[in-house]
Amino acid sequence: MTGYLSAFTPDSEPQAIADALRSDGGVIISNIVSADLMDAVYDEVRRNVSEEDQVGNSALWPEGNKTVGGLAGVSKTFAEQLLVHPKILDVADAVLNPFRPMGSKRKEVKEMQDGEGPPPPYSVGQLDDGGSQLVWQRQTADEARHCDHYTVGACVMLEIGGGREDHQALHRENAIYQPFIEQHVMPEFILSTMWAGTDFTEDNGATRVVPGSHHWPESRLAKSAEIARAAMPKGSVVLWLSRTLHGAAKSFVTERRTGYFASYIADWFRQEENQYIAVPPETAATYSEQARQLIGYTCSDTLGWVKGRDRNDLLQPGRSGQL
Ligand SMILES: O=C(O)CCC(=O)C(=O)O
Ligand SMILES: [Fe+2]
Repeated sequence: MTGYLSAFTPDSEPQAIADALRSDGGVIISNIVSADLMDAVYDEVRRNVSEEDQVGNSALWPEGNKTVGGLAGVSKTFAEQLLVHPKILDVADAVLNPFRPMGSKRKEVKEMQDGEGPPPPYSVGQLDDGGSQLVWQRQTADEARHCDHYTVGACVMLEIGGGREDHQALHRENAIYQPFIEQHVMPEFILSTMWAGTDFTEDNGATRVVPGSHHWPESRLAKSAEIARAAMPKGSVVLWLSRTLHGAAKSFVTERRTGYFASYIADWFRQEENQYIAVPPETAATYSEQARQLIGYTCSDTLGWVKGRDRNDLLQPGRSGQL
């Protein structure tokens, strides 16, 4: 008996998916897009990135495998069809709990005026010298939001070829911020997605995910019986939380296992992959507003501003003007 991941269907309620994620740490949504769409992303990668630039050569991704970073810039289809997939964004809204929802409750950024949106949770106290002081309020669990909005952390094609002889070390996504954060007091701030660009099977390296490990103390090691496999048909997606142990698996076959990875992170964390280089302004300008916002071309009230730009769309001149 090995660990088990629940599988949902594309018409499952986002809240039910988010609830399962919170309790198990990982879930699959089966057959959420077509196999043709996955091939379209692959074709774009092959058109836009040379073979030699796809070669894996790190400890995490040894030779014989492929990694293509900057996927949001490399494949417009990935950005416009997978990254902004409405079901994923509704689940991300439920898990990352932003002030500004980005899925079906999203307000078109064009409609949003400066100062519109939730009131900032602070009041202004008057000082006896005529000055003032900002006083932030602690929010109740119901009111508390995890972020203003969220952006992608990294977008990478991860392909296991014939050269994956060992499992990747199990790891947690929050590791990129350790040791700078106290993990046990953090609200959820990363949701990871891995799209199956080919069938994912136990033989070809389907991601190892450890259900329940998001609740474990750091030092607890996974037992083999606790490790689940994200075996799923091409066009499916597996999701996991910031503290869920996971990793690529070794492969016993020569056929490729191609995954398209994207993480969604609270806007106040530094993006793992620099999206402004991966998707420069001239490329982003050809993308939808929603994709641009996810890539990072929107700022919150206080973070990411560029003076004199529209904060809801930093590619536009406009009314922003922080500081
Ligand atoms: O490719 C996979 O199945 C997971 C990869 C992963 O977690 C990583 O490279 O950080
Ligand atoms: Fe990972």
